[in-house]
Amino acid sequence: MSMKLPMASSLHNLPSLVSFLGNAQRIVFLTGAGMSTESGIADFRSTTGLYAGGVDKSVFDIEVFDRDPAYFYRFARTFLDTIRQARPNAGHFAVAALATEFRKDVCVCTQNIDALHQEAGISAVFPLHGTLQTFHCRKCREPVESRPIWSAVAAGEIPQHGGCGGILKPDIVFFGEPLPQDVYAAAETAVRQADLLIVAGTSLAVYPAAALPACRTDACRLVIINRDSTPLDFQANLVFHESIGSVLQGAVDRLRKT
Ligand code: CNA
Repeated sequence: MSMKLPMASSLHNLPSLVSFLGNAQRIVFLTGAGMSTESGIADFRSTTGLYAGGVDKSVFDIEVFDRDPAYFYRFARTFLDTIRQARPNAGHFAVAALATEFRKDVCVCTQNIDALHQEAGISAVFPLHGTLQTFHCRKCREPVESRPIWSAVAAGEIPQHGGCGGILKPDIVFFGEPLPQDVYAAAETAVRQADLLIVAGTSLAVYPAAALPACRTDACRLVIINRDSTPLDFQANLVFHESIGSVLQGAVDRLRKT
């Protein structure tokens, strides 16, 4: 007979995280899809992610979109609706509490397109991969507000511009498109000025977002909260291979008691 060893937990590191949070003034978060899985939105690369579920990477490829927008909109019909209905989770609220309750200078550089950080109450958000709030026409380039477009997408239509009839695309960054340069530059500046950088819920596989931690100074502490290991784990002061919600809420609860 054999006994299974219990999984090693990194939660014993919580007191160190609480101390880092208490001492830091400028805290920058770099977040990815794992930040929102606890809100019911699948990520890309984990075992329960979209890729493992059979979604092909090319669904977010700009050349494929321009050739065959129906391919994206068939997928988007449920994915965009899931995002639209999702609400912030304990992790998003813990990040917001650091700014609103503990008066830390917090900013969030996020690869997510779900706007859940903003909904949780953080205003300093750099959406590195764009937004679902607006669409633009691929033909005449005119920006279009997204609200009226949702129902067309949900009904299985390919949204078109009322004026020129061009195909409308959400202003999220597809593979093959550049990041919004002003947003990325502001994120780089924020990371350079941080005294604590917390990387949460990203496999750090997508560039240039994955290069942001390299902008931190030697004085900046690095904390990684991600279920799977990341290429930067070996550089971090603290690593949690745990749920973001439990780590961040646990840390903020303890901070309240100090
Ligand atoms: P990814 O490559 O799918 O990595 C996500 C990581 O998060 C994985 O390594 C998981 O182990 C980890 N993870 C998942 N859930 C949790 C959890 N609850 N607690 C701790 N760790 C967890 O996603 P990246 O963000 O690194 O890749 C960048 C892509 C994903 C960006 O272009 C995003 O636009 C895109 N994306 C965004 C959303 C969203 O807006 N919510 C959803 C799906 C994909």
